[in-house]
Amino acid sequence: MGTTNAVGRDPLVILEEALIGGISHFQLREKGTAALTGKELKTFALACQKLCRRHRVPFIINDDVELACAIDADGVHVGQEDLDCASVQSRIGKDKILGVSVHSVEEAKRAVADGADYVGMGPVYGTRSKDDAKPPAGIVGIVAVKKAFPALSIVGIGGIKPENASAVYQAGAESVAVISSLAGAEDVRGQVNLFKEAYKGAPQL
Ligand code: TZP
Ligand code: MG
Repeated sequence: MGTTNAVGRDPLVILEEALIGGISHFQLREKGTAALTGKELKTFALACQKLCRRHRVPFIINDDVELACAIDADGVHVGQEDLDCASVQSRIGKDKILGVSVHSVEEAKRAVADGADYVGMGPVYGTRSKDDAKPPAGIVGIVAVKKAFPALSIVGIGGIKPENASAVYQAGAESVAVISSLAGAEDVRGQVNLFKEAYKGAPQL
């Protein structure tokens, strides 16, 4: 989540609610024309990091390896179009979390070889949160990557809500990454809980 997803609310309040609700990880993904940059972005990132640390939740930064290194974030997430995963790994060090977006078994294979700790797969369902999102892929890609790399952590993303999360977990995703369904929820804590319920009710195949 970034500042533009907060739709009129304080993004740090949303983050704190989500942390109290029990999210396992947080990724700062600041995108778009209204995105914070430079010093402002760093200040916002530090505020997010402080909250995450208080709740002992890993704080991951999307794309911005320099910022991640500057503030000692817990990890970095990159897409296929971003910096290559192997060089990110060498810049952040092996003790940090490295996440990579993949869309196929082939891309997953490369991510694993480059040292990814988890792969993000999506959009599973339709999303309005990513301007350059590919068409929704459903759960088939997740099933295929899980079959090829049973021990790999897969994070499903894109249009995921408590009502459709079970299918994503069942397909082989260890977890789901969510923007609008949490940032737009009136009761953020309650919404996190609904995701946890969906997880419990969805034994992996
Ligand atoms: N990558 C694929 S879909 C997506 C990203 C970053 C956006 C997910 O946002 P939402 O609001 O949960 O659909
Ligand atoms: Mg990216």
